Amino acid sequence: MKLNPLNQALLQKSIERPKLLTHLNEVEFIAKETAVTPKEVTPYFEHIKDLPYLKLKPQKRKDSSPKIVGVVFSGGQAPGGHNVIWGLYEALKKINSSSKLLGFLGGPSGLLDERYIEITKELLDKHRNLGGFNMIGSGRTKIASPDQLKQATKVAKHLNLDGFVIIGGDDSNTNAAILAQHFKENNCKTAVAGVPKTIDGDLHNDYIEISFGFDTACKLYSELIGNILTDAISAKKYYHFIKLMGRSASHIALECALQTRPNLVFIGEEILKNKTCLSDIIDEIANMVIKRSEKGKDYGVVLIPEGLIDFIPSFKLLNDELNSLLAHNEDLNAQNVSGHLSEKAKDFFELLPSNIQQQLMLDRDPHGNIQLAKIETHKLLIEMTAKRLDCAKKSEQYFGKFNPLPHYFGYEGRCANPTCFDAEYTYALGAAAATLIQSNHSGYIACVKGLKGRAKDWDIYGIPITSLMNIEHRHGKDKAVIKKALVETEGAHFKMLEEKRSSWLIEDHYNAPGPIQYFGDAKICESRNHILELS
Ligand code: FBP
Repeated sequence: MKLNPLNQALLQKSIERPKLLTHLNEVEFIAKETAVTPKEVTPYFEHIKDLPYLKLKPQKRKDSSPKIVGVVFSGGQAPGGHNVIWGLYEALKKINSSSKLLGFLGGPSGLLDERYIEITKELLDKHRNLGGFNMIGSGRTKIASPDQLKQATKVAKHLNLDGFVIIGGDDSNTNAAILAQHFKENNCKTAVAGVPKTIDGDLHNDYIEISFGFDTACKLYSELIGNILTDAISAKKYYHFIKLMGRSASHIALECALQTRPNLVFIGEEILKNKTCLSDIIDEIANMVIKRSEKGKDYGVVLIPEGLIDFIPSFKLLNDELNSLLAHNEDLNAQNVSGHLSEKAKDFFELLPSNIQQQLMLDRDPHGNIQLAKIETHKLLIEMTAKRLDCAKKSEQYFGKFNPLPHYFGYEGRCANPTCFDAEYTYALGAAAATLIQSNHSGYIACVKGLKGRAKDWDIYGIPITSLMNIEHRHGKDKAVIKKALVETEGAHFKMLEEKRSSWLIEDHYNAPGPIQYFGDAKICESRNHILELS
């Protein structure tokens, strides 16, 4: 199939690489201090609980023998995935041209079913710098049951895998640690490394500055939001309610708000901190609509993070109870669940419109998470705001016109061609994972630091996965999982929003950043998101 000119040019485009990755047989990981794994987590990971942090430094490589390595995409798509595989492939081949990279098909289930292809230069020639995970596909199968772990070990031994790389989010990297532990326990030589992927931006800490894909997704959503803002101020007749992907944490909504300056944006973590209830949220929207109407403005734009409802205390209580109930009882549905809920949760459930009740009962994902992408929070807010405004009309507090339009920007952000930043970052992450595997370091997540600066100066680390974990209640049981990094309400990113947002409410300071640029002025192409700028 003939590609369009932009994609053809992207396939040919060279990217800047960290200097450290130029001579891969002249670099080696040096152990730093031992990472601290929380005490409650250690019993689950006896073999990988006391690993040191690793830093890649110039030093003659100890082992440059050929390796057989498997790679898998796990979970939702994120821009830059193909470049991780490119970096992984190139680094393995540079160290030893006889090394082989196998891509397991359709996510972690590809490992269990031994479905794979060998990654070749010809295959990469068709995918580098392009969005999507379509080179090998992805999936959400979790390898965790004793049978699955046994099968994964059998396949790893059968294929003689020296390494296995999981490109995934928090839950998938938790799985990488489970596999690393299991392989060690069962005398399987396969070293397991993770790569921090997710547009949600909730896999980060002092070492992992950002997960890949966040930068591109936010810039793409900001382009779309910017266009809506321009439409709103041109037509002056609609209220746009835009739900933004990002599961629990509100990083995407926060970043897009800073890039576009809408009239109102909700941040889930702030809602939780202030214990804001649903009716306070509706008041805030309705008050804004009334005030803007008094200024002759019957239009506006509201951003709503996908995970908002998970932070509203009554929703959270209801959701926690539903999670436990649904883990043990498959026959529950929106009609019969009330009787199983606590009084408080039941009262709240019964207040909700029936479509939202149905959506809350949908199957959880294999990791036990509610599928927030499927819950139409934006429509719920529209419905409740309209009712509140009707009351305001009756009591003669409001005389305007409320024409709301719902939008959901989600899946369209996950497979865009990666920004120049994400393209370089993912290549470096892939190469970092290759060097971890080559040196037989298992139970690590690949990490690239210094991301605010130029790619040539980036540093490469290995972070023990267990040091990122805590205990959470999932599927009705306590589990050791990687802790999601939520928006910090005392952090610089949120403080920047706090400082600016009051002026956006009534006056319009809309900003339409336009599309992502891949060629041309470096200031535009190489620009970073606010999380990295403020780091
Ligand atoms: P990952 O955490 O696997 O990267 O997925 C994130 C995400 O894109 C969320 O933002 C969204 O809620 C979810 O995936 C949607 O899942 P699905 O692709 O299964 O519909």
